[in-house]
Amino acid sequence: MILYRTTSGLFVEHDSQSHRLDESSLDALIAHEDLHAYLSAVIAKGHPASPVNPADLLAPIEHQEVWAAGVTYYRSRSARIEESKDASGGDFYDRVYTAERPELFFKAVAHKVAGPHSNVNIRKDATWSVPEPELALLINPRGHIIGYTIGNDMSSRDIEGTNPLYLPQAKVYDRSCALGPGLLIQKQPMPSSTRIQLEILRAGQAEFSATVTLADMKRDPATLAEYLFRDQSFPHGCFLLTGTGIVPPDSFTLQSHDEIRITVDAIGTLANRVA
Ligand code: DO4
Ligand code: MG
Repeated sequence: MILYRTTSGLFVEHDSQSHRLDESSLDALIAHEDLHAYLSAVIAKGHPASPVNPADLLAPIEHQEVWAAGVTYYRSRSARIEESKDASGGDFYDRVYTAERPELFFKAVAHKVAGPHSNVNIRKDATWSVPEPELALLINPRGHIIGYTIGNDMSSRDIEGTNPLYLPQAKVYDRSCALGPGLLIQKQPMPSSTRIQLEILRAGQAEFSATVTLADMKRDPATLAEYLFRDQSFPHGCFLLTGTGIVPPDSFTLQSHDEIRITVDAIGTLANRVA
């Protein structure tokens, strides 16, 4: 079942039928004792509404913080070692890839997040920008993973590559994060065969595409969530992006008007244009 936040309220979609929720607060749903059971009951009542219009979709976030994990795939480790070699930063990425403690960093709050079919930004002072297509965990205030969505961890590679201490500037700026299109609510983990696909279109033509599966992720999502909740509380729950396994070649940088399409099995496609 997929939970959508739209301009006309919250909807749950199941078996191609959508059902409007009486509840209007996503925060309340995320804090629910058993969201899956609550939504199952709404679906069982069987009062289907009109299908959700993709143009009405909003980012599926209210008061949740968005955090991100880094260097959880070998491809991310290698690309970052390369981009930071002049700053002698490579060793840090190799060490975090093999360390027990993962890299976790703050990414966004709701006002910095782009929803489906809206614009993401590249920094005006960056020269090398890429999208990072990532599986995002939805975690409730009690630290349990209750769902999944698609995340785009937009990144300025030249800024991070100059000095790894510039990571917050390379990663955190207005509309540097996109989430959506909806929240897949399920208790069981995503299968390791789940594909994450990135397509970048320029003037309607494919400029870059690649696919990775969760089998390539070095970290267990539950362990990432456990580290995030160590000595930190999230009264409204939070999102945790789980890192990228796709990095375009070094010759590639995003341009204004590029369309970024990220597809994850069982969740859907998150499409955004670069402002
Ligand atoms: O270490 C820097 C950030 C890594 C990251 O965002 C990723 O691997 O997805
Ligand atoms: Mg990332």
